Amino acid sequence: MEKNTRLILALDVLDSDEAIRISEAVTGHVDAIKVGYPLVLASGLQIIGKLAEYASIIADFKVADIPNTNRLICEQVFDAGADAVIVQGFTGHDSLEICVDLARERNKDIFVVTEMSHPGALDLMQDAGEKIARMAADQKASGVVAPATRPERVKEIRKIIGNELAIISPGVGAQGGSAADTIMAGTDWVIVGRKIYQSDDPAKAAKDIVSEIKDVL
Ligand code: O7E
Repeated sequence: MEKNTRLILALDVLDSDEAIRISEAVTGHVDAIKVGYPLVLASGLQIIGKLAEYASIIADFKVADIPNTNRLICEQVFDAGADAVIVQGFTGHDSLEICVDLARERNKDIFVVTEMSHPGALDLMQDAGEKIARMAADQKASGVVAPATRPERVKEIRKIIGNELAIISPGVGAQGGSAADTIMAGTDWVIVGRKIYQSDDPAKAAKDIVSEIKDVL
């Protein structure tokens, strides 16, 4: 994934025509489009190949199973045309390792969820977040997912993983996080969904976030 605009669109719409229309509109303003369960369950896995015409595709299936099942899932998703897959870290080293190895073979990326952006992540996940970040660094994953709603945690996670791994951060806009603050905390890309796809003018919404990011670089 090329680091140009530092913006990733979370495309959680349910209609494939709408997904294509928005992707076309934001071309050039986003470095990648994140596609997850809502869109794929509503429109089929082949939507990944269609959207790959507009940007790199990050498949957000938060893969969280035993190693063999994780590998089977990642194979399907890479075969469908995704450039990266999001994997949960809490399942442990072996479940992660098999995904990272497969991605390396195929010249693709794995991003590992550390601590999530919603309030409930404080119940259990935050305690494991730093350990997961260390594991992702040890296994040389491409990067980790850290919350834009808590820029101080992005800073902590950056200290743990160093500069070899990327950080991608959801939670900007609808969840209250700020693109500028998250970039200043050390994230590489912010992930934005509703603020862009629910806007009357998704291209302008994306452009505005990109200029907010550029202002602090
Ligand atoms: O709040 P929005 O509309 O800007 O969308 C945020 C997107 O990021 C949405 O797809 C959600 O599922 C995802 N997300 C979080 O909001 N918080 C997290 O901690 C993790 C993710 C996520 O995408 O994880 C993988 C990158």
